[in-house]
Amino acid sequence: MTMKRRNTLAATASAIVLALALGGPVSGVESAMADEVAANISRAATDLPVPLAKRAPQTVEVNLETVELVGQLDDGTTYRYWTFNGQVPGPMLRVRVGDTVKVNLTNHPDSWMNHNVDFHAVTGPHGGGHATMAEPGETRSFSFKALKPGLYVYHCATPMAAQHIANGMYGMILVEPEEGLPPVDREFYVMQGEIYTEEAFGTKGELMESYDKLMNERPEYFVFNGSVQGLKTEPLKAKVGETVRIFFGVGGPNYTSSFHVIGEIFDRLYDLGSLGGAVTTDVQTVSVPPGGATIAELTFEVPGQYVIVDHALSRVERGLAAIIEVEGEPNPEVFSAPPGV
Ligand SMILES: [Cu+2]
Repeated sequence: MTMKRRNTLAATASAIVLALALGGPVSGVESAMADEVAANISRAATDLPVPLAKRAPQTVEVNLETVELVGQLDDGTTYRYWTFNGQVPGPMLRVRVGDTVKVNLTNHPDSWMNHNVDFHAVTGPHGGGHATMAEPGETRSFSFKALKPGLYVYHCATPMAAQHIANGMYGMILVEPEEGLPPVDREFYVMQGEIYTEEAFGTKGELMESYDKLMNERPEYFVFNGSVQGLKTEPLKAKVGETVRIFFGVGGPNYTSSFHVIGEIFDRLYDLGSLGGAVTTDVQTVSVPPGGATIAELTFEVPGQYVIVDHALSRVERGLAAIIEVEGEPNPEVFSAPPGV
């Protein structure tokens, strides 16, 4: 049991006692108390490594720690996440084609579960999943050579893998081609996932995972970077005229995303995260499967607020939206509307 978990339970217990003493509603007090101790588990969209300098292939060491902790799912709502390095998604990793990657996976001693990591960038058995199966407190390692450039998902593959992924255990690794990617003004890291809770969407307090809903593929929540509010309260920021690159992936475990930015068009797409072939231009919406990715580039011509969605738009009502704020001079030739609109 982690310290945060103990704190939450203690806080919840005292909140209930307080609520009973005051004759007030338990849930409101409980959720307020839960917020105080729950971690912000949403990884910022700006939290990713910078492009690699041009260099020869080398050996790169990667340290991942699996951490279970209570985090904020929404305002007044918390959930016991399973994570890589304490946030969702796990850290974005960046290597060059030809690099040898040594992966060290440590399962935090306070974990309740075994965990491992399966990299889709690996050529070899289980993507490293069996080699890294770690009990609480254990560290397991393996090495692989990054043979193919592209953007790849990694995830925990410990049975039941769907449960470990739904609880937050996914991230991405970019294998840059020899020449790197063309320079852009800003890069962002966004991943989509589903959360299956016993309680209905919008319930306050600490929610419990639902095995039945997971098996029936009926999530209560759809989230970007792990939580409902994460990329709304910490929006992505850009300026008019800048070119932005979004590394977008789907942890899932089950739902394909119809990735779309309201009010914009993807100028260039490295569809399916492939860096070995043609670039697709001028696309409105792109399908990204669970365990898959895309790299989208877009230039903003007009200032304002843009919203990243999955165009299966019912999911917006279950938490799935991220904001891009674009600053700059108006551009009435491209877009004009009456004042105040
Ligand atoms: Cu796991």
